[in-house]
Amino acid sequence: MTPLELPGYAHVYSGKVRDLYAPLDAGGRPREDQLLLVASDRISAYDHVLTSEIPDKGAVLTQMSLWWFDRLADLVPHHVVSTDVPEAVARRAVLVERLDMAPVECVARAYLTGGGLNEYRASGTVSGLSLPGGLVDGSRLPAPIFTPSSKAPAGQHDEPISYDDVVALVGADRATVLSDLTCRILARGNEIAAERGILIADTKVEFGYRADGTVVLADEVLTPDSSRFWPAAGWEPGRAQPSYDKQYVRDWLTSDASGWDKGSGEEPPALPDEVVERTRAKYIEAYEALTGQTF
Ligand code: Q0Z
Repeated sequence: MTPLELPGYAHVYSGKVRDLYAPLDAGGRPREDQLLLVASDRISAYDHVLTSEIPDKGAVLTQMSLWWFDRLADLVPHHVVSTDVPEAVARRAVLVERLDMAPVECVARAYLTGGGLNEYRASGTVSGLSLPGGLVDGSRLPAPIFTPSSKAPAGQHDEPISYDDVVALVGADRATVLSDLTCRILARGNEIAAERGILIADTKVEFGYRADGTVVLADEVLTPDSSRFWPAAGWEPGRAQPSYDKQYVRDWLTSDASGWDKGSGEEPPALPDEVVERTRAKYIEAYEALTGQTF
């Protein structure tokens, strides 16, 4: 993956599906106070970045994040400075305040699945918190819970950490704020999304600090890439829930038609056009259902 050349910006870093640039000042030096966050059309599945892109995915997710930032602004300030970005990344990039990032992935869960479900089955707890008995895959939790993870180096997986680990990393006062904000963001997200046919099972958010210590919501928020979106209509606790956005991709990759074995270590094949188009339609459907606006 070769990152885009953007005149006036220096490439800083690329994640699986997003790229980070620093704007250059009048002297051609990278500014230290801002970053350009670019969402690509890349898509990942089963721990691989696929060779096929989903047209407009980056723009849909960026516009969805911006929409949520507005709806969360009474809870926490956000990092967006401007959406005036180079034409080459129009609608899929934002200029943001550069913050001192909290060294922790802030995860909250409203429904039980994935790693949280595994811990619950083993111990009746999630992130060390005791939960009621009788919960199954997809059960709604009484209220969102904070289940932080470590920020793993590139290419590695985030690992669950305890609340005490968060306290050791950021201090007790900041840990309380991160936990409360993360749970309130997910609760607000679900209040809004449920009316529009979408459940948000869990989400990962990132916070940073201004020089004066103010906590700021950063990165992307409540998108299908940072959260598990489920169609509310098909929600049925007791089985794995279909993914709102990636189900066509997963179903095709694990079908005989793909000829791919996810345990093989091989790179997955390119997606058929029909899978690309259906997946693109799901991202746009999620944006339009949530916001009530045409993409
Ligand atoms: C976000 C990331 C990537 C996009 C650093 N406001 C901020 N201040 C300082 N750092 C960040 C932010 Cl958002 C920051 N990331 C994650 C990686 C593309 C976002 F390649 N890393």
